[in-house]
Amino acid sequence: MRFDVITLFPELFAPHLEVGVTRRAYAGGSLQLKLWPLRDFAEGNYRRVDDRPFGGGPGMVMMAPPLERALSAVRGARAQEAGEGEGEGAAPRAPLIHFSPTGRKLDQALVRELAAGSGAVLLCGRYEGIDQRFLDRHVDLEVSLGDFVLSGGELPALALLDAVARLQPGVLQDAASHQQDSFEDGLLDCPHYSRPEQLPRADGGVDAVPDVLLSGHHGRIARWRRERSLEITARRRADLIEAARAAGRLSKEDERFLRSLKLDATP
Ligand code: 9WO
Repeated sequence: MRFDVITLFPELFAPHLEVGVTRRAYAGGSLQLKLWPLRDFAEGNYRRVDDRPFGGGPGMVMMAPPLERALSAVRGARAQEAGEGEGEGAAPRAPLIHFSPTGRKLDQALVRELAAGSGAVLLCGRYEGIDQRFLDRHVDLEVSLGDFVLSGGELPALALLDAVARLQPGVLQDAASHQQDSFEDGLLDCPHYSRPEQLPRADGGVDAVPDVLLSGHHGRIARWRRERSLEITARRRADLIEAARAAGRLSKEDERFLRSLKLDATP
């Protein structure tokens, strides 16, 4: 799967390509990332990509013409690559994704949708934003990380790439690892513990690992983890319990456990 990123700051993507599990997705070839530095598509001695907003006001706006040229180059390169892959007819055009707080909130369902597709073109805005005419013409999907403002779309693009990269086959240490994750089953994650078994505290006491995790009883451990997931989700994200229930993802045993919890009205 291939992602193309149109950005003024391609160097921000280097760590994602060079470090940790995401590097494996690219090294293994399941994921391809092509960066398109917007400055390369600017014209004139000053290589301008931004200009003052019509109507006045502070800041600068990303101009449409360099973006049009960059997107044409991306579309051309993607078409060429698809043609080299022979047969199979016309693949659906990769969606152009723009990152904005006004977009659809990124969640694991959207990540899975994108991981199952043939990639996307990611458009990273800077300054006060992008000329609306370019957005109206080309953007297929706006994606938001939440209700806050950043200085550019690069970090949201990296978040999306990171989430998609770790779903590529062979990227995680073992395949079961993301099956257990928070959100893969629509619940928050259970707590995790490692050595030492006894962690000394400043007050002279110790914090111990829950006994059940040392018991070697896999059935009881799985049940304990399930209950911790259900409990933290019920306390922090009652909406996710409701969604899991509606999707038929809660067993009778889960429901019995949830009824046993003393849930506070205010968290
Ligand atoms: C900024 C903004 C603020 C309030 C309401 C809507 C908004 N849209 C944008 C916007 O598209 N800004 C562009 C991208 C240009 C300036 C930097 N950009 C940006 C994206 N800032 N913050 C984001 C963002 C994207 C996804 N999730 C959270 C924040």
